[in-house]
Amino acid sequence: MVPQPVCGDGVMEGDEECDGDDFGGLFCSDVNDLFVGGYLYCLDTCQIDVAHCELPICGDDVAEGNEECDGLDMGPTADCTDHGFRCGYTSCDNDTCTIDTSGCFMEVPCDSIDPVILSEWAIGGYVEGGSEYSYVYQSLVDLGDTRTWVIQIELYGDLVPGGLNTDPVTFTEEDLTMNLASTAHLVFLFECMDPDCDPPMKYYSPKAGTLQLTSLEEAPTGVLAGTLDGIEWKQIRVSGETGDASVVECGPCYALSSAWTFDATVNSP
Ligand SMILES: [Ca+2]
Ligand SMILES: [Ca+2]
Repeated sequence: MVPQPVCGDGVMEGDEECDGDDFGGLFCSDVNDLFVGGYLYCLDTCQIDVAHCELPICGDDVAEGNEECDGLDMGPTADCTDHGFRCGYTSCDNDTCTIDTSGCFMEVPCDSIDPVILSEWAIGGYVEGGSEYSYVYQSLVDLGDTRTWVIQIELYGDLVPGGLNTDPVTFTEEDLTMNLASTAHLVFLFECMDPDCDPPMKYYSPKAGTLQLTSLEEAPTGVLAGTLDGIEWKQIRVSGETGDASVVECGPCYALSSAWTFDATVNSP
């Protein structure tokens, strides 16, 4: 004869959820993962009572249970990238103990700028000892603040001495990390510590827009002239050792408000 379960003998058996202190090794959090503490109670009917299990308290500065965060405890998903964004900062909504992503961005909007040329110059010719022609154009510009800014255009390699490559060059997001090493056309915006701008304090590289040359002639009588249009400069960080560039994801971005024309006499290097 099969023995029948006896509720009250302190042994959990058959279809009993518990019996006395015997819960089969279960705790509150095993019954419902929302519980973060407390204890199970066994009713006289050998059924579990969760009245003494504890739910998380939003506001006790401990992120637990289903809380994403609580006060200063930002929990394990504190970064914007944990929520599908590229950059920015999170905060905790302390009413709901959920992460507030309103400070996160997929892309940083660019501030519109309208540079005024204060001075400009260019050098061009064969780099000493080299076989390739190169030009460097620099312009000290006023962006309407107290800082010193420089727009620099570097042209390498594919240029013909005395000639002109008029193909427009289009910049893309990929250029932010690629162009330092791989392209013949570099267009920088430099933020400078002082009027000499050596070295620049911050580097900005184009992620959009075009460079169109209209004149490119040799020193000493030639000119380097052209237009930048639709350029959006994004802050990059350049390694002094390797020259590699990486994007400062939430760093500043500056967009030309209209096409910008440059025109400088070329001097010999
Ligand atoms: Ca029993
Ligand atoms: Ca809490």
